[in-house]
This record gives sequence, C-alpha cells and structure tokens, in this order.
Amino acid sequence: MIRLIQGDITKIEVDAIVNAANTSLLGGGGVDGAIHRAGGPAILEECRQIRAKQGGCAIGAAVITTAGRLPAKYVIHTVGPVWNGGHNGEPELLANCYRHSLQLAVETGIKTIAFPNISTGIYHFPKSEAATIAITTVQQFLATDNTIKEIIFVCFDEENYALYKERLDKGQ
Ligand code: AR6
Repeated sequence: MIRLIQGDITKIEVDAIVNAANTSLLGGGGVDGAIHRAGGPAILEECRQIRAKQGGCAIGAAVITTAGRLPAKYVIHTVGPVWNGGHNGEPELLANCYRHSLQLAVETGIKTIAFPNISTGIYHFPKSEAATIAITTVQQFLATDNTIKEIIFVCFDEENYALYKERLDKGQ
C-alpha cells in the first residue's frame, strides 16, 4: 500500500525512514541534516563505522543504521544523483535509490518504510520527473514483493506533495 503525507520525515513512526544522504555518509543539509539533528549522534557513529568498512556509499546504493532517538527503528541512507542535465544516468540512478532501499528493507525484515523526495532539494533533480520515477519504481517493486506492507512518500514542500497527489490519484 502506498500513502502520501506532507510533513517532516523525522516525525514518522515506521520501521524505517530513508535519508537522502551523500557519498561520505557524514551528514549534510536538507533532510540529511534534519535526520541527524533529530536522531542524535548514534546514527553518525554507525555511518562512520560503515564508512570505515566500505568507504561510504555509492550513488544509487543504500546502507542501513539504527535510528537513534527517532520514532523509526532504522534509517536507510541512500545517495541520489546530482542533476546534471539528465543525460548522465540521473533517472536510472534515482530509480536505483528507491529499488536498493526497498531491497535492503526486505532483507532487514522491514514492513513499513517512509521516503523523502530524494535528489529534489540540494541535488536539483526536477521534481516532476523525480516524482514519476519514485512512484513507478515503488509500484514495480510492490508488484513482485509481498513483505512490505506500507510505503509512505513524505513530501516536505507543497510542490512535491501536489505532484505526488496528482499521480497517485490517477493510479500513477
Ligand atoms: N522531512 C522530509 N523531507 C525533507 C525534510 C524533512 N525534514 N527536509 C527537507 N526535505 P535534500 P537531496 C525534502 O536537499 O536533494 C544534503 O546535504 C526537501 O524539500 O534534503 O537528495 C545531503 O547530505 C527535498 O524535497 O536532498 C546531500 O549532500 C527533499 O527532502 C544532499 O543534501 C530532498 O532534498 C542531498 O540532496
């Protein structure tokens, strides 16, 4: 089941929230900054350990930590592509973020997961195309998986919320 919410992802009570991180895994602005601020230092400590072991996180890949003080149980950190005109693999890399986050969720036994609008802030991915990619990728995943019970798109801004609502209301 897919749900749509407008709000702050750090407040959502689900098994896992997804973070729009960067390849360093060491935090930043936007939703990444909000998650580390609200979740406390435990998340960054686990990110540092992952970084020491595997050197950060590639674009389109995902890693998982616990969620510190957040109401969620886990944080799945994925790294979206920086928009650079659209001919540098950005759409496929963005789809990989959703796909790999969901695969990691299934491997961890997660049943409810919340996504922010990855890459549509500091990384400047056009919101309309990003919404289409997010929704179609998630729908494709749900068509072959029966373990994830709920996927929530958490839109922070009005524009993203309207774009998602329009697509979800008509079934895509
Ligand atoms: N809850 C939900 N969504 C949020 C929140 C929040 N609390 N805060 C912002 N957003 P961005 P990116 C939305 O910039 O484009 C960081 O520095 C925001 O409105 O957070 O993938 C990382 O470390 C936007 O729609 O992520 C990277 O360096 C969406 O989250 C870089 O930014 C994503 O915006 C990643 O850039």
